[in-house]
Amino acid sequence: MPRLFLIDTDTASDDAVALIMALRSPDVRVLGITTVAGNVGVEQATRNALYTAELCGSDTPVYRGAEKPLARDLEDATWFHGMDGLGDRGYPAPRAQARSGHAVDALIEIIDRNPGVELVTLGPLTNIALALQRRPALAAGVTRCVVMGGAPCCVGNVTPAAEYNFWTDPEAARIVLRSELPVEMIGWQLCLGDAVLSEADIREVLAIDSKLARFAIDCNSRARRAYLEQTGEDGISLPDPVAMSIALDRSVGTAWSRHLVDIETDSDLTRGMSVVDQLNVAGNPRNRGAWSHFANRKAGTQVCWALDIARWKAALIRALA
Ligand SMILES: [Ca+2]
Repeated sequence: MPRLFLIDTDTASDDAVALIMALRSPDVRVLGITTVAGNVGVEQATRNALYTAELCGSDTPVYRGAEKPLARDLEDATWFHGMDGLGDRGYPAPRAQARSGHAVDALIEIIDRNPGVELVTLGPLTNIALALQRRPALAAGVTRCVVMGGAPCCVGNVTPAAEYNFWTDPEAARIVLRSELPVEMIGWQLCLGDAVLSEADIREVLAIDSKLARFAIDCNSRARRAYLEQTGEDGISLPDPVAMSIALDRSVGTAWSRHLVDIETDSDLTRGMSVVDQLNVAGNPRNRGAWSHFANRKAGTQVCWALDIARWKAALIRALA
């Protein structure tokens, strides 16, 4: 019996590779893909998800979701991923259409019908927050909620304090992190340095010479240049595939601890910051005054601190072969 996945995505170039990893995994059945505005608008994200599923020969249903964050205008990341989110390579329109019905309805219905499903989120958390607002009990039907988002070491990629997915819709991230969902947080810091595909890794992928391998590299061509501009590191950074490798095999994340995590929504300076109570000071009676609004909350978020680089890259290669 395969494990059941549900994937929420603002499908741009790294999301596409993560979708390939899930759709190609023999251990997993993807029950649905829900799209959300983020790196690109939701129409483009939906088109990209459909196109990627078609490349994999998959007819997994795709549902269009939120067009903008809960309380803010959308600020996309087309400067990073290309205007179409896939490096502006001129990929054709997908043949299939999104299913009728909103992603939020689909999330609720799929979780209700498949208790125990594993939820993987690769974009802003708008759809998930809307589903939780409508049905708080939804969290009980999800065994894992693997979230690509946040910057627990406080080196952000939109501002110094915040990673894109949480920064884009901080109100939604706060709702999800304060919910009963069993969140496993895969922060941006795991996707830098040695986790980035180097020139040698890229050559190894291209040597596979499959349609999917070429697509994975080509659609990230703009992202490679943007990552160099952003960080000074050359290579392809793939946050969503890193998160997916941990969703597929939790032991690829090699250091974990459970903490209270909350998201800043008010400050201009630290909007979207993932505040991790790493020393569990909120649980100390001495700090009750300072942290009174956390007094009755449990430390419920599993934060991943380290990645098995070799196994993450092996999982990627396996998926593209
Ligand atoms: Ca994404």
